[in-house]
Amino acid sequence: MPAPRKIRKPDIKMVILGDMNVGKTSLLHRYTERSFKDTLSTVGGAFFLKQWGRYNISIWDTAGREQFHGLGSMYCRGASAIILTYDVTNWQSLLQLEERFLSLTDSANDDCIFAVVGNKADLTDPYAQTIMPEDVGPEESAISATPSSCPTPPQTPTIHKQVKREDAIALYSRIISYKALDEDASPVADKMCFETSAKTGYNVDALFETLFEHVLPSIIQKQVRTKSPTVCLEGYEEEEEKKRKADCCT
Ligand SMILES: Nc1nc2c(ncn2[C@@H]2O[C@H](COP(=O)(O)OP(=O)(O)O)[C@@H](O)[C@H]2O)c(=O)[nH]1
Ligand SMILES: [Mg+2]
Repeated sequence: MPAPRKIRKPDIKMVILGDMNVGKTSLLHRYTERSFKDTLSTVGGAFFLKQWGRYNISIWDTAGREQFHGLGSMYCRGASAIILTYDVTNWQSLLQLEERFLSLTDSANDDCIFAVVGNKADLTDPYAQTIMPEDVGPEESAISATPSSCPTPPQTPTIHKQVKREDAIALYSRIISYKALDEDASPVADKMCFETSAKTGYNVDALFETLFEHVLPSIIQKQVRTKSPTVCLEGYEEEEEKKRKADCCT
């Protein structure tokens, strides 16, 4: 009989939250797949695994359930880092973070850290329009393959920016008070508020790398507490698949 397959359990759980259409799935896709697709379906892909050095990080997406107010507090249980995402062109999406999503984070770890992320910066800020060379996926390189004698000038963004970075920083400070976190011990607002573009890759690596660096102490503490870093997944994947199919049909 073959030995049961053992896969290393994720060392840390991260969660991405925010209103529908702010670009959560696109941000995760950009970071893990290094590409951008205009039409990405969230359904199905609710869980990303990222190897960071010798650590396994799980990043949870909403699987589209935010649309139906269908995210329970279970979703953030055990999370060490939470990314609260809004769309810089949509003021309402920032309000929603406080009104709808912040309370879901009550079940996260006590030492959970937060990032506030304004996505779609390419629509409003010229500096966010440049595609990082290392971020050019096959689709983008095909699109931008123009003859070198006729370079395409960067487009001038035309969409009005509704959320300023200061508004996000103010929200971050309110989160620290709401969570009753020690302001001196928490990462400073300026470091944890990002403007990103999943489309061009602008600031996406910086966001995730900063979060990973901040959760590292928490990973190490957890490893000291739990002796076994492995989990037996035999039978688990089939169960999960069954549950996923059942969820889809309800
Ligand atoms: N211009 C621009 N569009 C984006 C960006 N991120 C996502 N989008 C688009 O916004 C829409 C919603 O993205 P999606 O990732 O599905 O959002 P989610 O519902 O929060 O997961 C899609 O049409 C994306 O192509 C971005 O950084 N810039
Ligand atoms: Mg999505």
